[in-house]
Amino acid sequence: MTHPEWIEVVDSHTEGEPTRVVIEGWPMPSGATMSEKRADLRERFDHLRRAVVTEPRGHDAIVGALLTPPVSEGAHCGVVFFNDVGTLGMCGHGLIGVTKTLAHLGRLAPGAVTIDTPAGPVVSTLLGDGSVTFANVPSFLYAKDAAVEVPGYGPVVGDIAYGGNWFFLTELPEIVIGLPNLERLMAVTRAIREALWDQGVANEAAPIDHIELFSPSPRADAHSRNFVLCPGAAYDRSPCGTGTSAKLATLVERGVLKPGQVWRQESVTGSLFEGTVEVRGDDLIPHIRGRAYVTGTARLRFEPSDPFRYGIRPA
Ligand code: PYC
Repeated sequence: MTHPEWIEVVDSHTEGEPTRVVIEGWPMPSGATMSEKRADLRERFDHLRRAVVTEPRGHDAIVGALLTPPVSEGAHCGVVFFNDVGTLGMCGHGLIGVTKTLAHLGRLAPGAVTIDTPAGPVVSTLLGDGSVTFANVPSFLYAKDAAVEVPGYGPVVGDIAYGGNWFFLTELPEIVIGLPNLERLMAVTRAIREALWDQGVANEAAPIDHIELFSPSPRADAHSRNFVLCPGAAYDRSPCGTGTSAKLATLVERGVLKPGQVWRQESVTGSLFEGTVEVRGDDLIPHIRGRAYVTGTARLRFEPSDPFRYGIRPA
C-alpha cells in the first residue's frame, strides 16, 4: 500500500453537485485502457479513494476524479471517477467539473477536447460563456417497463437504461420531488434499488446502481424534474449527466423526443441541464450542457498517526 502524506485537490460544483479533482500526490494507476486503470485504482488505491472523498476530509456526495494520461490517440487526458462506495464508469457532472477545473488551472482553453473514461472517450467543450457541453458515450434504453415488487411500496414499473452508468427510471406521482421531501425520496429509491438487486431485475453487464425518479417541473423552462439516487449514500444535487443521458436515450427510443430536439432536465435542487441527442450511425449520443464553479483548492494531509487517515468507515 502506498501512503502519501498529502494529496492536492481542486473542488468545484456542477449545478450543485460537488466534484473533487486530484491534481497531485496520488500515484498513477497502471493499465493500457481506462478500464484497466480503473481496476488498478480499485485494487491498489481504494484506501486513497476513501481518504479523498469520504469523511472526515470529504462527505458522501463528493465525486472524486483522478486525472491520468490519455489512452486514445489525440485525447487530452483520462479520468477515473470515484465516490463514497467505489468507482464510476462515467460521470457527467464530474466531467463538466473536470473541464472547468482544467481551465481554472490554465491547462485548457475554450474549445473541444477528448477525455478518456472507463466507459469510453467523451468530447467536452468549454464554451465562451463558461458553460460546458459534452458528447457522451452511446446511450440506450435496455428494457422497457421492467416490473419490480418493492417491499413497503408495492409494484413499481420503470425503464432500465444506460448513459455511461446504469439507471432504473420511473415515476411515482404520489411522492413529490422536492427538497422538503428528501427523506421519503431517499427511502423509496433505496428500497427500489434493493428490490431490483434482490429480485434479479438486471442488465447482464453490471448492477443497476442509480435510481431516477421523474415528475413534471414547476419551472416554465424545464421539461421535467428528477431525483437521482447515486450508487452510495448520496443523491445527485445536479440533474445527473449520465442520468439525463439515459433519460434522453429512453425518450428518443420511445418516440417522445426527436434527435436534435432540446430537453431541459431540472434537478431536485432546482438546477438545470440542457440536452439533445445526436444519431451517429446506430448510436444515440447525448449532448449535455451545464455550468460548474470552482469552490476551493486544498492540500489534504494524511498524518501517519491519524486513525481516520483513510476515512471513518471501514473498507
Ligand atoms: O452526473 O453522471 C453524473 C453523476 C453520476 C453520479 C453522480 N453524478
